[in-house]
Amino acid sequence: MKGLFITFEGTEGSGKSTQITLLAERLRATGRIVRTLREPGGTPIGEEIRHTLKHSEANHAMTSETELLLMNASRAQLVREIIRPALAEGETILCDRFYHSTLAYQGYGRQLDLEQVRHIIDFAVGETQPDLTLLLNVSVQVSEQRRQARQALLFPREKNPNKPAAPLPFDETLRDRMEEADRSFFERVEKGYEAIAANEPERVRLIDATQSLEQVRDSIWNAVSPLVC
Ligand code: Z5A
Repeated sequence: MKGLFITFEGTEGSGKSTQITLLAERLRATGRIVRTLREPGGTPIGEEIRHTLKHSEANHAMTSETELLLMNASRAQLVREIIRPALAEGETILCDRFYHSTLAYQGYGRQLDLEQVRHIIDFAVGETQPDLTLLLNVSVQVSEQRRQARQALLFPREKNPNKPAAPLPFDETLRDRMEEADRSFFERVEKGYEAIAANEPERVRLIDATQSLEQVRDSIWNAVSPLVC
């Protein structure tokens, strides 16, 4: 069986983790070996980088350039340690964020030079590109509401029980530096994702993620099923 690489993109709370769980179950029922991953993270080294990026006490002074390089250091490790070998074995990979997040957050959000950002992404991923990217689209307002509702509901350590399986060596309930950006940052990220979808229509499928869970699930299956049936 040929390996298949699908990435999920969108702002926080757009439903990526929830839908990855649903799609993984459906694909496993077809007999595929499915691996779920997340970025930043997904390997022991990547999880340490994730902690530095999001939760370490020392990360207040992090510059946008450092953030860009750390995101891609985590990615370079994930691509070589897990993604490439798994695809070579014919596995299906569902990844919660990949390089389009860097374009959206560090390129458009942090306003780093897009050409330089692309060069660094190319160095990290090489030829390893997703077969399909599902961009779950919700407004900044919906994203904020969902995140707040989820945080209010969950036990402190279980920030998100649907998150793809990954080791949690660090306390994810600590303050999250990425979430401390202001509203205008997240509005630029949203615009960035719109531009990405327009620039790569053959790879990036826009999914209206304001619909019900079931409707989003069905829209995703419509996009994925031609690749697996
Ligand atoms: N980042 C970056 O800057 N550059 C990069 O290159 C990469 C990442 C790779 C990772 O955060 C941060 O890193 C992120 C981008 C940056 N920062 N910010 N800000 P993360 O991994 O901690 O979290 P996330 O990826 O942003 O996602 P999330 O917050 O975990 O949300 P989600 O996975 O998209 O959504 P969810 O957990 O499935 O759902 C959220 C809630 O909404 C939950 O209560 C659900 O039950 C509910 N939900 C889901 N779908 C629906 C529908 N359809 N209707 C109603 N409610 C729903």
